[in-house]
Amino acid sequence: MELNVNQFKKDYLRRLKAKSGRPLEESTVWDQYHALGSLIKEYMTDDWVGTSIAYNKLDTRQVFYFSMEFLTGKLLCDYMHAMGVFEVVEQGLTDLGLSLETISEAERDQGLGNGGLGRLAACFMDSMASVGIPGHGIGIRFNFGLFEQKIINGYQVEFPDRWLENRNVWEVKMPDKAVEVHFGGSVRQDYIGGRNVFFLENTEVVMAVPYDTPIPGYQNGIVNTLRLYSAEAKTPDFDLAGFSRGDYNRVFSEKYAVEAISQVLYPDDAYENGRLLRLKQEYFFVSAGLQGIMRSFKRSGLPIRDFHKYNAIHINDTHPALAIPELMRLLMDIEELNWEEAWKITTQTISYTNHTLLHEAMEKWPVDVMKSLLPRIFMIIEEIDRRFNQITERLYHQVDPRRSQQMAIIGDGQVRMAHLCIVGSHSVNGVAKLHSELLATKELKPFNEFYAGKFNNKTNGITHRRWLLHSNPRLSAHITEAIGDEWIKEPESLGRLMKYHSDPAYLEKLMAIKRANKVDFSNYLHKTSGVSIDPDSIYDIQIKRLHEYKRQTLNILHIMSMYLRLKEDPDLDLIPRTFLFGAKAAPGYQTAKQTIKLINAVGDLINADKDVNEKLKVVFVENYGVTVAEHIIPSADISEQISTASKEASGTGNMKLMMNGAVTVATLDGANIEILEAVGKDNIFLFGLTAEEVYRYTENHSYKAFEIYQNNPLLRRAIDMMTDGTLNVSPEEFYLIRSALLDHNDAFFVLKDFESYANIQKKACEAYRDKKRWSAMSLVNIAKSGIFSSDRTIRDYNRDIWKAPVFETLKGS
Ligand code: 26V
Repeated sequence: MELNVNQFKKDYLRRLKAKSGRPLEESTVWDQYHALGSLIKEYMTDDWVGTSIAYNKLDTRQVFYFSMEFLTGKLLCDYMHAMGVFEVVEQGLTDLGLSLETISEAERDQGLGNGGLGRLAACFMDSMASVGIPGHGIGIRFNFGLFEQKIINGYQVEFPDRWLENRNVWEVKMPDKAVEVHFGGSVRQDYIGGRNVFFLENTEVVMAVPYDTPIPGYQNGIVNTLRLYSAEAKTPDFDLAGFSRGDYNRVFSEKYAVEAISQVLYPDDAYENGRLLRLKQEYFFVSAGLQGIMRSFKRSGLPIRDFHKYNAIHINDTHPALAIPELMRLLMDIEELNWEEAWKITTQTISYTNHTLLHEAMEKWPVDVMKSLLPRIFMIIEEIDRRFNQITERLYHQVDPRRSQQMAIIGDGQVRMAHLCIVGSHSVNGVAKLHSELLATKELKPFNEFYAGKFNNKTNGITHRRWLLHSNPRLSAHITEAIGDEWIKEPESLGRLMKYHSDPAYLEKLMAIKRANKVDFSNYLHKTSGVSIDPDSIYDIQIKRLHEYKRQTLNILHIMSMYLRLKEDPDLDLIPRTFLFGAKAAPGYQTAKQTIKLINAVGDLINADKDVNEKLKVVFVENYGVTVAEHIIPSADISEQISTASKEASGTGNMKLMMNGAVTVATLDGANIEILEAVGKDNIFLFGLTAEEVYRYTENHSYKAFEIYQNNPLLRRAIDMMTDGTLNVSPEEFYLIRSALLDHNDAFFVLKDFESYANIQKKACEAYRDKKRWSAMSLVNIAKSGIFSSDRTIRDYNRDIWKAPVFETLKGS
């Protein structure tokens, strides 16, 4: 948009006064933030309204991305960049004696996600708008996002994330778009006009009230919508009778129970815990979202039989799987279509992404729970299952009689949500080449054989606007100086940087930028936690959820072994290295919590020991999330992507770090393999078992972790350090970690991969010594990162799955 500094200052001062009731001199930082946010939102309004009118006018096919999680982070600076007003606003604020940096710190992270899956949804929102696809997000407006983490005495302690306590400037409540969602009750069946008709009776009714947040594309006049639903009791008549009888407690406890649905995000990442409230959350937003879509579709006057031609619904993992039976219900029970018609529309509308192969993360709901909470939905699932079984039984009963049972949607008293998704959608994709291949050839092989062509790959991506343009302004400017700013719209043109591969001046400046970013991060860390780190040391970074398969344990055991070596030989020629960890553990995941304590205990030991602390430092960065990531990533030298091969579906942190010039230490897992393909084997440090080897060891039970423990003295001493009193803790402190490694035969092959990890770490350090070589490696990583932009990913989804129109711009339409 067109905006000059004077106009902005005038608008801003007026807005600040109106919002806070105070003049600039008396305003608080929060007043300043709130006024700025509300002004930026207003600047977006015309395009937001215009976009929605244009989509309706053009009868456009639209994409609806259903996701339980959207891990958005802060929005202010993102939006200013998208609208092309960043510099003007920054200048205007400076003129007024204010600092954009300070103001933007007042914004709370929108932390409505656990990790990769939620952050991917947020990147997709940005890319859909920027690429010009009519695509919207549908989810839940949780009152509390993922818990805030504090480290107290080395332990993770969780605190509620009250992100809404000072209001959310970006959202707009849409009460007129509220819909009812029904739970429980019973189904009455009638035969009317020659067909079976189903009525739900005596249900519990919850109001789903949408809050819309604008999602602006990058300087293209397009503003899509993220719609998050909040659960409200039906007021004012929720129980007027009870209320007037003075039965306040009961009335309010019912209201409280209803509103609990959108109260809090479950903090489990990749561990299915089967709570009823979680199932309620899933149905709640799916039903509300579909009713909303149906309502606006019907307003368009288009025939219901064409529903799938105008709506593409994507489900982010199995969490929104109930979209399948819910759409069936709406089409049959409300729109009066028959089963075959409804099934055709549903399967042609819905597509599904799988995000994990871990069995413990696969959603399954007990039949009795599903039946009593959602009786009509369960009937429909049963019918889908019955019809599907009929086909598979006919096909396989002679060749492989067990196959039909294996593939069933309902089995062992449970509804298998992944199977429901596969059967009820027209596309199933994995999130990196290896992951998609393992889905098709191993985990979901029978389905891939049954549905030729349904399975496909869409390698994940990240929005390079947030993860490079905004969070690393120095590097962005250095890139633009060399190759122009086309990369912002066409990230693959970052490849043009390759011509600087042997340009000493360019590479030197690249390293100077890294150094400056390292200073910035050390200042940030000092300010937020009081810890000092040395910008001249290597920053070696592992940031991601804490999980055994991600193997923070491998990293810390290796650090412990370095400590032991240094203690023996203090003159060991090591380049000073700072190991940084950032990770939240699911509150109920004890092994993960012990790992956090272990990292902190090792840090305490090393950081206080004068024999080693010139060369080693270990820091656990508290409360890792989107904003912390934006501070750390630009400063990274080494990116740790060390999951057990086959376990990490893709990873996306690996892409963010690479794009910012870190060099990866990697197993051949997830998207690491594609990073390898992009940069070549000389620009990445590979180690460890392959996925195939992991499968083989697991299948033939030939792995003996204890033998490795016995035969590798250094590793043994590192493991024993957990219990021998070296660390200032009781010997039982880490018993779950130790027993997972030694008593339970190390399911994630930490011991098996230890030696090759230690070797590759040595090689990485050698490479770092050679500044010229390292800077060239770093450059190659940046130059080749364009394919990992989520713009590419979104274009792939749209080309193969959604097939929505792509608008260059909606300015002036
Ligand atoms: C699963 C569950 C299970 C039920 C309880 C709550 C809950 C919450 C989240 C999840 C999602 C686990 C799957 C997941 O996050 N996968 C990650 O997806 C990323 C984006 O595709 C990918 O980069 C990571 O490799 C993958 O672990």
